[in-house]
Amino acid sequence: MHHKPALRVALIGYAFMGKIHAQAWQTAPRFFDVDARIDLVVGRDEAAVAEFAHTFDIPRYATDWRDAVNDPEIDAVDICVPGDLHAEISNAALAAGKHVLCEKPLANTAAEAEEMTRLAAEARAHGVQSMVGFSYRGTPALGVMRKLIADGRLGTIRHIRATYLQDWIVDEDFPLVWRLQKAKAGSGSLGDIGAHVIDMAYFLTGQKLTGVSALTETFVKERPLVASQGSLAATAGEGRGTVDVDDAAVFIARTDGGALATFEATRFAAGRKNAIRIEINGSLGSVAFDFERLNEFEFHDHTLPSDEAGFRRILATEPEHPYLSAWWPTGHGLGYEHTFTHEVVEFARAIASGVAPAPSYEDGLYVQRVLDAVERSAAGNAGWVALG
Ligand code: SOE
Repeated sequence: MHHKPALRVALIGYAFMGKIHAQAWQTAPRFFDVDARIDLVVGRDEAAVAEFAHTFDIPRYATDWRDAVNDPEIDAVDICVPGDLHAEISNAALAAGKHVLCEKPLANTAAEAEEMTRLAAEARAHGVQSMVGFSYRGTPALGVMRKLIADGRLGTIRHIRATYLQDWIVDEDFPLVWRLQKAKAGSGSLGDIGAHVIDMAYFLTGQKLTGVSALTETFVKERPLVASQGSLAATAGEGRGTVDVDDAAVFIARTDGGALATFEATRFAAGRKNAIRIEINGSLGSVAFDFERLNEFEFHDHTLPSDEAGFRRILATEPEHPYLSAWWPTGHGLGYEHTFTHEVVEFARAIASGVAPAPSYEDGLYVQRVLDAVERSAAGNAGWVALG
């Protein structure tokens, strides 16, 4: 028998992100102090959404997101659809008094993100919470690195070197999925994966970018239209269409803490699958991380004598590390999906406590402004674009 949980969630979308969020919501109450359940899943294809509801044991499904927003039995809405729908759904849900967890990037344009954030701040004043899904913040190793930096173990930050490397569209005949369409996704690699590392640099150091100079490129300008799609895989159908987003984006930046930063986001790094690599160099030491080895990072303590110094491998798998005490014994490690469980835990705890969660919509808006500046800089090789 199901009891009536404290937090009843409507999941909007059931593809890759919907699926991983569904798993996160189901796992969170079993491992953490969270009392929540997905009560309703929404998707446009009735047969498919019904099957999803069955598979994930979700009591109800609907084909129109407005049903979730207007449903008095729903407390929170979890938006897992492409960016072109984020603003409309989020704005309506917050106006209806529903807490909102919104996938990243927050919106498809900075203007949309501004409006969403303004409405979220208004809702927050009435106890309605909102959060943007920069899921990698839930990676324990990043939490440990963040603490080392906050404790001053790196000293003054000089460099942030961040790359997000994937290779799932290297094949020129990979189809024109929604992530390669500006109308759906807003931008290409830049917003889809670059957004994560922009947020990560901020999460780790607390420093924001004050300006950027960028280059973007679309290497493959036409691709076959999609016949069918699931998660990131897809099969090609008849005809071809134009790729109107960036395939790759690179940019340099300054931070408000006086550091120099470099960023690279690409889906053309053959052999790199989900290589989110971030290295931070400070006056007293460095840290380096690669998501392909998410349970560990490297730390160099520059205050040690040279015969002891050097990069050491730290395993972020111990009970005292963020989130770990809820999981497995020492050294057993976590995976990609756990970061989403931690995300919904943060969101649910914020709703229960009334203390606003992070990353906030303000954080999402900051990232969106950087994405916007990168696009303006890259357009016509415009050079330096300051962030206000
Ligand atoms: C595809 O590039 C993707 O699924 C992103 O959309 C996600 O945000 C990232 O977590 C993994 O890669």
